[in-house]
Amino acid sequence: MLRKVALLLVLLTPANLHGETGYNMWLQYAALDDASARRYRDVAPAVVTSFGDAPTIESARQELILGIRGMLGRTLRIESRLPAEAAIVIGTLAELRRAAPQLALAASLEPDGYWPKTVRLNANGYTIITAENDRGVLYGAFALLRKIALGESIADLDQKQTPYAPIRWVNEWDNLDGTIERGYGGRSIFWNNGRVREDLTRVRDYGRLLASLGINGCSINNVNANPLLLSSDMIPQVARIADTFRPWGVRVALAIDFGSPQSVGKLNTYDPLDPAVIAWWKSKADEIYRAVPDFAGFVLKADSEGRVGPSTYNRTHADAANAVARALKPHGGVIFYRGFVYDHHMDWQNLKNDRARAAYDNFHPLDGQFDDNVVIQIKNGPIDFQVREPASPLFGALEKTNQAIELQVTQEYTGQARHLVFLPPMWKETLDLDMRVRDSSTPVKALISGRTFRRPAGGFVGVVNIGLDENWFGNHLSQANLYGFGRLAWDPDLSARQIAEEWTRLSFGDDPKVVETIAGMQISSWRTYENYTGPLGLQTLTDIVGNHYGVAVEASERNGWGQWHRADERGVGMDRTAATGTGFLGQYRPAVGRMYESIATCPDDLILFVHHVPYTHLLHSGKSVIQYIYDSHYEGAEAVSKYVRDWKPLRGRIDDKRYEDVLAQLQYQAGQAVVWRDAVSAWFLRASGIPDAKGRVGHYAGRMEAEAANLTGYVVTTVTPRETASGGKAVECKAARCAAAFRYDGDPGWSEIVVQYFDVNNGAARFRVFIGNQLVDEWTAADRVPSRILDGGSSARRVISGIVLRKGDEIRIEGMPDGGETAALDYVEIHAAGN
Ligand code: GCV
Repeated sequence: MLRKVALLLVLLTPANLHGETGYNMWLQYAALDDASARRYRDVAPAVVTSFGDAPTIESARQELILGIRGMLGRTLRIESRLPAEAAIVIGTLAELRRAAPQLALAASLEPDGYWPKTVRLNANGYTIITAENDRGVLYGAFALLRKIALGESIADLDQKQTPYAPIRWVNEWDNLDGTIERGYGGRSIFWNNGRVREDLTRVRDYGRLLASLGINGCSINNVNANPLLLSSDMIPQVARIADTFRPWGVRVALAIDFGSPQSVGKLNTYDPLDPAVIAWWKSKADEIYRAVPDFAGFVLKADSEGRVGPSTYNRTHADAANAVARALKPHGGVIFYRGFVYDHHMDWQNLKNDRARAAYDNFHPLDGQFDDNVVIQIKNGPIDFQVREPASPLFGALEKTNQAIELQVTQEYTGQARHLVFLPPMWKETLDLDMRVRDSSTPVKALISGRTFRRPAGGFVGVVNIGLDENWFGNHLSQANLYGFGRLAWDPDLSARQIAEEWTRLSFGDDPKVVETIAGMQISSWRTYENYTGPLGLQTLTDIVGNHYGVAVEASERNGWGQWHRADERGVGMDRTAATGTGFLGQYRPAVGRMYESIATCPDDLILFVHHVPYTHLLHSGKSVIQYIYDSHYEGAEAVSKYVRDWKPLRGRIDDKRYEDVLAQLQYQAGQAVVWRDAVSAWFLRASGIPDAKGRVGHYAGRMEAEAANLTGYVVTTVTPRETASGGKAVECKAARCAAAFRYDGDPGWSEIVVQYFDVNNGAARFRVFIGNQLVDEWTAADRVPSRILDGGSSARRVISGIVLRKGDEIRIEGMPDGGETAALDYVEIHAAGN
């Protein structure tokens, strides 16, 4: 009993402790307004009765108490028998039939599905939440609370809910030292200094958030796996994480290194067909299951990006997957074998080479050779989580093999949580694409869930990479991507708009102005980001050999990584046609391949992904490719500055903390969008030699270059890639203090001064801005950016508004370097106020 009271206290703390920091994400359980609360109070029972003593049932009961307390201000009383009054009654079908046969619950449900059902008996109304398994009961409890939070009726319930697919997992790319590969929300919640953390509070709270979405598995370490993870002293530590997740129905999985039999097991081989290796995997699996009886399985990245794999021994991926799968099989575990296998040393000069072909080329010939507990985990597109890609053709090519789609929740190529990008609209496009494997509709979602070919396993994997930041992601608005992933994994037929609205209402409340603004921004944000980072299927034009963040148009070219867009002075795009190109389009079923193969039917959004065309090529819209590139970049940058304007009226309508945090993020993004706009359009102007029909590219009203200013101490430097600094140059201070003075020569009036400077992450330089002798602004360049050098990722902007300028005024910027940061300046731009 004492234990239960303690658990209740623990469960009650998050909302109170963490206030509006974003810690609780969409599980705010904020008090309903009086009118709505009254509506529910009239029908909501005062009692919760639970049957069964599984930890998941206990979680469900406590969650109901917590949620109803928060939203309705009432504490449910706990009863252990069906009371003679209205009650919320929870338990599996089997438990309820045994303990309360008078409820006469007849149904058959899928595993993890649930059934909220109102039963009236002897004048008492019972709100039943039942399911085939314990986990389903927990999901049903969260669903009931969601209904209340969204203002939906709970008076007459009778809707059975079934998850679309059995597999709804997340992967975390956490390293044992506590860093996270492609994580943008702080250090690992699982690991620190080579061990599992002592304090697993965050793991418990993460499990709860995952459960609220119906996510049932989590692999807790980087797919670039440290072999030490399978050492015997690690396994009890992993068991602690499994114990912490278990009350939330989340099963633990591990990413493994294929060389482990040799590196950990000290065998002289890791050949998957070697009997000693087979025995090693078996005994390792047995050892894990002794410590973690509900262990979910392994994730394996092999023969990819430097990871070892079966190719060392001329074995196939099926040999590798099956060797491990057979060790897991007796325990009910699965292995996710990643389809992300490609050669990153390809000859870029060979126009027939194509990384996009790799997944299909590697796995299609093996269809039918994988055991039933192997799942091929396939990234949504054939390259690597770019801002837009077509669906991987492999989805349509496996008939006798389980598959799962891998979606990236963490925003690696999509703004790294510094840019607002809501990804469900992108995922929906892939999930809904009809791959035409049969005459009837066969969308990707049906294929990956196992429905089309009646596979025993299949589903959704999201790479999430949350961290210790109070709001988990480093950006409040990025939380919507995890929410969207979970909701789509449960029901991919939901619309992106519905998900955005639900998430906004649950996270920020019901104020229509708030919902319309935030959901509207979310819905348009993918297109906005694409517009300024890589339209028409160019892929994200970022530094693909570095941090994958800032603009670097040429970084993808002339190297073996294969993310080529092949832009040169004659044209742009990668010819992937079957007729003249790499043959990639031949990997789709004929109807889909034909649609992309013909320029007449290929959607504009993907034209440069599959065709090489001259810059003058006219799109379906009638616009030339080059003009579209210019226009989309200006539209994208303008859209972000509108987000800032749209956000400002929300002051006072949401909590101050999140208001200010998001405002700062959007203002930063607005500056970055201009960096991208200018860099990409200048690059294409230089490459194509075709001017912008609207005269914007290369002409920046009110801009004064730092290298042309009157410099004291500052020295001119060349920035690489050159398009990431205006005019290709910036100024750096190599002394203790430097100054750059600009003479204002425009019309007098109220103005906005934009200072474009660089903010690298190895120092915190200071800047001070004077008009004449008057200090008008100062700041420290200490933002969280991934770059140590002057480039697109470190280019930052400071906007000083409400300044009156007169002809001849001197604007002087003083820079004081710190550490490796040189207080570098790019330009100053003066805009008349209101522009
Ligand atoms: C975990 C991309 C990322 C890598 C990642 C890899 C993968 O290449 O940049 O960080 O490695 O995908 O998915 O395995």
